Amino acid sequence: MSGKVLVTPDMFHPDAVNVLKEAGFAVEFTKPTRMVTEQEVREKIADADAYVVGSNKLTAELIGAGQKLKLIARFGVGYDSIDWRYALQSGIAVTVTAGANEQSVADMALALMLSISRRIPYFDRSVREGEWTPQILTHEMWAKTVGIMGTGRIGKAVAKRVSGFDANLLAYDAYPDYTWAQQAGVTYVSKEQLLSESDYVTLHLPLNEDTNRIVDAGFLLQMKPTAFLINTARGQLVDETALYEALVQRSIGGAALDVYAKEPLPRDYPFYELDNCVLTHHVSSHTQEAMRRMSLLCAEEIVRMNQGLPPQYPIPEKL
Ligand code: 8YV
Repeated sequence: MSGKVLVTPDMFHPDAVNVLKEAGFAVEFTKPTRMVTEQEVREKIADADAYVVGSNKLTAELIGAGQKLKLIARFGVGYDSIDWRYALQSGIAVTVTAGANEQSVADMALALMLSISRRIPYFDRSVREGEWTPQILTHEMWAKTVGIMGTGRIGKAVAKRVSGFDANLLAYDAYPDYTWAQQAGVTYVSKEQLLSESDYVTLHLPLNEDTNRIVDAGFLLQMKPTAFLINTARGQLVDETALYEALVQRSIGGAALDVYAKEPLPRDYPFYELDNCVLTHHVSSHTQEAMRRMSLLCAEEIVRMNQGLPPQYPIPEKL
C-alpha cells in the first residue's frame, strides 16, 4: 500500500525518514512545530496516509481534512493536543512514542531539582557578571522527601534516579502500581500527605479533564514553605497565577518549569522577574538519543500499519 507520510517535527531523524522511504513511503515535511499553520496542515494532510505530529494542535477539522489518513503518530507521549476522540471515531489510530523519551525527561526532572535547590543558574549568572557569592547557602537533595505525582514510565524513571540520593520516595497516582512501588521502595500516599511531607514535588501526570490545573492555590498552600515544585509534564497542570503568587509570597521554596500553559512564552512573562524559579523551554525530551528513538518508533508504527499489523503503542483511551 504505502503512500505519503506527513511530518511536522523538524527533529524527526534522517534514519527514520530512510525507514519510511525504504518501505515505499513518500515523506513530506511541513514547517516545524513552532511555525506550522493550520492552513498548511489542512492542505498537506489531504493526501497523507499517516501524520507524524509534534505538539501543534490537531483539531477534528484538521483530522477530517485527511481523506486517506489511517494513523496519527504523535511525536511524544502527551496527546492532549490531538482530538483523539474524533480520530478514533473516524477509525484513525493514534500512537505515542511510549518508552522512547522517559529517560531524557527523567534526567531533566533531576537536573531541574538540582538546579533550583543548588541555584545553579543563579550562580552561573553571577560568575559571568563578575560577582563572587559563595556565601549563599543552598539545599542538599540527599535524604530529602521527593513526591512523585504520576507514576507512569517517566515518574518511575525519576524514582529510580532519586533513590540514588537516599531519598524518601512518596507517590500519588489515580492508578497505583503497588508491585513496582514495593520493588522501588516507593510509598503511595494521598495527595494531601505527599504535599505536606515532600521537599520536592515533581509532576509527571498526563493532561486531561481530571488533572487540568491540579496545581492550584489550595495545592500550593499544602506544600512546605521550603518545598520545590518541578514541572516537566504539561503547563496546563498548573494555575500559573496561583504559582506566581506563591513564588512572590515565598510560600513555597521555588519552582523549576520546563512547560507552560501557553507556549512559546511571551516576552513579558512575569516569572522572568523572579529569583526563586528556573525556566527552560519545553526541552526535557530534546536529546539526540530520545529524538532518534522517538523518530524510529513513529516510523515503525507507520510501517506496521502498512503491513496490516496493530500499533505497538496506541493511546490507552477507548471510545
Ligand atoms: C515532545 C512532550 O518533545 O512527549 C511529550 O509529550 O511533550 C515532549 O517530550 C514534544 O511534545 C515534541 O513533540
